[in-house]
Amino acid sequence: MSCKKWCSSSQAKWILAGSVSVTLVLAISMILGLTLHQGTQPGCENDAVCGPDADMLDYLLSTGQISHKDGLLVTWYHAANSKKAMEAALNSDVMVLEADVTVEGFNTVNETDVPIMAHPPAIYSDNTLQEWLEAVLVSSQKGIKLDFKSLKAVGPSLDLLGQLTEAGRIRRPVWINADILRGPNVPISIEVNATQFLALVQEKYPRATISPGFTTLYVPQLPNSTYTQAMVEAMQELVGALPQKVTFPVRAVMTRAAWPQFSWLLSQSERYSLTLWQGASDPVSVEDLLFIRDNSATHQIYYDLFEPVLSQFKQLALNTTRKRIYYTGGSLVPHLQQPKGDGLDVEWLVLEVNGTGRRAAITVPDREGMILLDVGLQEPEAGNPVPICTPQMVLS
Ligand SMILES: *[C@@H]1O[C@H](CO)[C@@H](O)[C@H](O)[C@H]1NC(C)=O
Ligand SMILES: *[C@@H]1O[C@H](CO)[C@@H](O)[C@H](O)[C@H]1NC(C)=O
Ligand SMILES: *[C@@H]1O[C@H](CO)[C@@H](O)[C@H](O)[C@H]1NC(C)=O
Ligand SMILES: *[C@@H]1O[C@H](CO)[C@@H](O)[C@H](O)[C@H]1NC(C)=O
Ligand SMILES: CC(=O)N[C@H]1CO[C@H](CO)[C@@H](O)[C@@H]1O
Repeated sequence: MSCKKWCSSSQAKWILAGSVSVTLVLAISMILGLTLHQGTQPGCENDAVCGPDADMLDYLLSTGQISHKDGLLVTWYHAANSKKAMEAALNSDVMVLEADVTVEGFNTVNETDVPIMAHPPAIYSDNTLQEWLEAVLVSSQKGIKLDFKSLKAVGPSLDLLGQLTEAGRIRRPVWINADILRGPNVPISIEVNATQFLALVQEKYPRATISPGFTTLYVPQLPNSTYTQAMVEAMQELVGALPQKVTFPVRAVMTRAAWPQFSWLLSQSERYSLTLWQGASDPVSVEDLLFIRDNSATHQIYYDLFEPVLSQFKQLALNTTRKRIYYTGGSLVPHLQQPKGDGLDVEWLVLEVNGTGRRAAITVPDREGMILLDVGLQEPEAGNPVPICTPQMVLS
């Protein structure tokens, strides 16, 4: 056997052995990699925005689902309860899944403490909360909003969320929703007990965003009223001292009429936002939505609304040259926009006045900022005094 032949065949063996082991190593690491990847969930890297208590907009921004912190960009899927609805939701490009939790056989002799995915009056489901969470956590980066219509499901559900969070499985925002106060036009008390609900969240799953709402009734043909100051103050009393982020679900059709109340509520804490929702047959008007948009910061409101109103509203709302409608009683925060916007950055603008009296020409600077006007009274020769504006520059 010539060396040449032997050497090359031996070389070939080594090369073969070498490539087999490289392939094996590659295959093993791929399998390991996949397993690890599945174990840690796809997606969120930065701890500050990945916990169940993370801000929804921060999370969606960091996972590339939205381009900037604007609640209008967030999309919602309702009642992703049955396996079929859940699959449809998971296969969609919607960002946040909203689902309803109750206990199996709720209020019957067959009641258990197993949380299932069902909206009243349904009390059975092909999907338990555990199965739902497994599916959602493994196969998506979607945010989670769980809606509780009764207290019974809250404890066992929060226990389950707690276990999954402890195991490092929940790396995305979780909202816990329940109507805990009686709201507009509701004749009887059907709300979830507020103190018990909030105590359960503090005890079992404090790392969540709380979504505490009012029960509401709205029938277009009947006389209706809206949220009152007493209602929002009662809510503030309940959640004002809590450490969690809070988003108040409010019925869109009656929100503009209650804007003085919600403007006040939003100004009570930087932890607060509103989530506008729409009843299936509520005639929500685009104009009302634009008013709300114009008088809130973009990170303060989520719009969980139906088509076609949503698209019509979005198109108008995102037009930067549109004329805005201002609520004069409101906070300045919306107009400074940035979360925790710094008052130092606000520009105080001086008007340029040319001439005097009724003929004065006023030039408004073409920049964002605050204009200061002094208002005085001028007594004409005959008749009532009239209010006049005396811009700062005139005085100085
Ligand atoms: C309870 O379960 C039993 C056995 O499955 C069933 O026959 C019965 O109708 C159930 N009762 C109610 C109130 O759902
Ligand atoms: C809510 O539950 C607490 C504690 O069980 C109870 O003291 C309170 O009266 C309940 N509130 C209402 C409005 O039923
Ligand atoms: C934006 O609004 C202005 C004023 O209403 C209107 O003239 C303009 O056509 C709108 N632009 C778009 C892109 O809709
Ligand atoms: C102010 O008014 C005078 C007289 O009408 C005019 O000549 C002048 O150009 C005006 N200046 C400005 C800055 O508008
Ligand atoms: C406060 C409030 O929402 N009022 C509404 C009651 O219903 C009428 C008719 O639908 C509306 O025009 C009011 O705005």
